[in-house]
Amino acid sequence: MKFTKPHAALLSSPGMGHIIPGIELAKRLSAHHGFQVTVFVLETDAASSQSKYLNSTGVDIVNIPSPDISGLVDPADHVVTKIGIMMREAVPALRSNIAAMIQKPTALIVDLFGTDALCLAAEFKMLTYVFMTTNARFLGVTIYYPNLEKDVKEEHTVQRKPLEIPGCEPVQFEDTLDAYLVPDEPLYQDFVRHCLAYPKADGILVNTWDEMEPKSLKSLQDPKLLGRFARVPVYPIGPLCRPVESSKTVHPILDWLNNQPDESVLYISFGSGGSLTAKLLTELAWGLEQSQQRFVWVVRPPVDGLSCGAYLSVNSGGTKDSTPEYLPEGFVTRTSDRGLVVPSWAPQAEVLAHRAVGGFLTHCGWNSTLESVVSGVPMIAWPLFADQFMNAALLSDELGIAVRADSLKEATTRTEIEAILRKVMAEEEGEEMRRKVKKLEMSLSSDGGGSAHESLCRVTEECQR
Ligand code: BUP
Repeated sequence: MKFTKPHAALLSSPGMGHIIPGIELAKRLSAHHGFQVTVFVLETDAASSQSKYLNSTGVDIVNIPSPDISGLVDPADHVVTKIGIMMREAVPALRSNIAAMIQKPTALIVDLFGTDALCLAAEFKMLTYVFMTTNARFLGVTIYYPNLEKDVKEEHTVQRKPLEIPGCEPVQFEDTLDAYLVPDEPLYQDFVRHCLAYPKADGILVNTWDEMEPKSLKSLQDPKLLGRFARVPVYPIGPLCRPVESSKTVHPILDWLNNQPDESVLYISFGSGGSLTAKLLTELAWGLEQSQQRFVWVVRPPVDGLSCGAYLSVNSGGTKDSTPEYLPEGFVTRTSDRGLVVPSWAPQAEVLAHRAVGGFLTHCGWNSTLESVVSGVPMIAWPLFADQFMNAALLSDELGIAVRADSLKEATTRTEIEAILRKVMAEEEGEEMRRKVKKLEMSLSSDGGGSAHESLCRVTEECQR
């Protein structure tokens, strides 16, 4: 029997930040480009929110049992190392799943930590694509950095010089990826191994679009600039984010928002893996209370120093007015006329799209960033780890749609936090950012996603040859 539909196998790394855009890509390929798509997801001890989401997508999902990597990593190893090893150890299971398929995939799509699976391409005659779930700036930095001379790398890490990336804005030392700060540690090799593999695929798909990142995309497509390092076509296919389903979503947060004035509420969330230290949580709570702004705060227990959590949803005990024990006593009572504290999970895309939300205090995970932009909501950027610092720089310095709150890090005080919250929610600077982000939002609604459709048409053509 001859099959005519192109079939893509998409392998996603664990964590909602990777799974959500992967699923959205699968949906788009099948709804608009005639693909059959099978998404492979590693079964981790996921939060119930993750299972709920996966069960409701309508996408063909195959769960791969999570490999036991306890003998291969140290508990103290960086999350990048752990995810990379988990993905590598999952390749045999992916292989046997593909071998058992009647209609073999014609394309294999892996995300930024899935490059070990690219070795299956020859065996099953598949085209290969790397899906950059984050942005073009990140892709540019990660394919360029490993090619730098040792002394240039040293100038950056030792003398704290900005990284000059051809055709793009420089990356300040403070915004650099963790791996670049430890060139002699396994983390660097573990990360760079993936980056060096990106140009070996047949194409790189990036979750961004022309108006969002004009400079980086132009450079990646120019063989004299970053195109020299990308070596394969780079396709902007974003923004891929969860569709807003306001009419279908029933949730107490949305009910509460229905009773608030337009653009008056600050939404606060540090993503599925981010937490603040106890000191910063306290300062944020007091800064928020002092600012008198309306808010919805998805709050997580504090961590000690390290801000990268473990993709777990945690509930904690509370005091008598239901203030979580790690917030100042009585916080919930004192702010009950203007705020909601959410100790678990919020329907974020719907919250951001609600007319009452006027600002987003975010860790700058790329999905959260995109959800804010497509809803025309200006941001307060408080990056915690990984690409989030570079994302924050893009939002504040290049696009002018966010102010940064992380500059003073651990020493940040409640008064400084209060001032930043007011800047976005109640001052002219916030209005200016709102105008800019709404313009960016309009650039999408006017042409249905800009470059994304055209890019995926080209990918479809390649997969049908
Ligand atoms: Br918390 C939370 N509701 O309450 P990012 C998150 N999300 O829908 P990540 C909810 O999870 P990184 C909640 O809308 C977004 O789609 C949110 O992805 C959703 O951050 C996703 O923003 C979170 O990319 O960290 O995965 O926490 O990607 O930076 O490692």
